[in-house]
Amino acid sequence: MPSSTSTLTYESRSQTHPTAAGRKLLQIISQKRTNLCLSIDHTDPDKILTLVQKLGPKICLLKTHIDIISFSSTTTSTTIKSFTTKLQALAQEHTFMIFEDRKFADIGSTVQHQYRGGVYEIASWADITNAHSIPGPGIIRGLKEVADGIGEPRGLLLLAEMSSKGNLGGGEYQERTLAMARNKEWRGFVMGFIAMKEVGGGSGNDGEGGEEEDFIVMTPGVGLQVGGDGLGQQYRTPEEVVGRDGCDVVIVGRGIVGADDPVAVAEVYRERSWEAYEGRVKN
Ligand code: 6AU
Repeated sequence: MPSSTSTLTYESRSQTHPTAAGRKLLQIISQKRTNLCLSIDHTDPDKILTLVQKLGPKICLLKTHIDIISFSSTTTSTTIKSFTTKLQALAQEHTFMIFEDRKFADIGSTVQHQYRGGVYEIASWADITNAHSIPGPGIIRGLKEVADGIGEPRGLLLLAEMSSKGNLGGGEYQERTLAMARNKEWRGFVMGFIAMKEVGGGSGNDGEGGEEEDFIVMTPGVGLQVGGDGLGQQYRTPEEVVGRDGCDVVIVGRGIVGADDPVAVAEVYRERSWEAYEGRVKN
C-alpha cells in the first residue's frame, strides 16, 4: 500500500521533493510556519506593493494575476519590469516565492511565447506558474523548455480540479492529469497541482524505481466559513481543506485583500491552516 504524502511533515518533504522549486517552497513553509498563499487580486500596482510589504511575513507564496493590473493608470513611471523587480525584492526581504497564476492552456509553441515573452516575461520573475492539462503533454514540454533556459528553479502546477461550481475537472480528468504529471521527462519541473484534495503521493506510485512521489497540492476557494461569491466560487474552511482533505497550501484572495485589517485576518488564516496541518501530521 503506498503511504500518503499528507502524513509527512513539510520539513521532511523539503529534503526529498523531486523539484528544486518544491524543495525551496517546502523549506520556506517549514521555517516560517506558514502554508498560506496570498492571492493578491488587486488592480492597482502601488496598492499591491504596499499590501505585500505588510503581508510578506505571513505568507510562503504570493500569487499574482499580472494581466489584471492597470499599469497605465498609475501616476508614477511604474513599468511592468520595475513592478516585478520590486515584487522580487519583497520576496527576498520576507522570504516567500512568487506564483503567477497564468493558467496556460494552449499548444506548446504558443505557451512558450506567452511564458517567456510578451510584455510580462513571466518566466523571468515568477518562480511558479500553472497550466491546464487539456491541451495534452505538449503544453508541459513547451513550458519546461523555457524554464530550463532561466537558470533559476522554476515549477509548474497542473490544474486537476477547480474550486468553481460545475467545473469539468476532478474525477477522470484529474486521473488523466495525474498520469500526465507522472512522466519522468518533467519530474524536476511539475511540482504539484491546483486541486481540491490530495493527489497521488506515496511510494510505489512513481512509475519507476520505487522512489517516493510527492505532488504539492495548492487549493483555492478557502474562507473562514463555508460559502460562495455569487459567481460560482465555492469556499471551504482551512480545517476541511488542509486537515480533512490533505491539501498543502491554502490560496486566499478576497478573504484577506478585502478585509478591513488584512494583516490580522491573514494571521487568522495562517494560524488555522497551520494548526490543521499540525493536527493532520500528528494523526
Ligand atoms: O480567494 P478568492 O476567491 O478571492 O480568490 C481565489 C484565487 C483567484 C482565482 O483565479 C484562483 O484563486 N483560483 C485558481 C487558481 C489559483 O488557479 C483555481 C481555481 O480553481 N479557483 C480559483 O479561485 O485568483
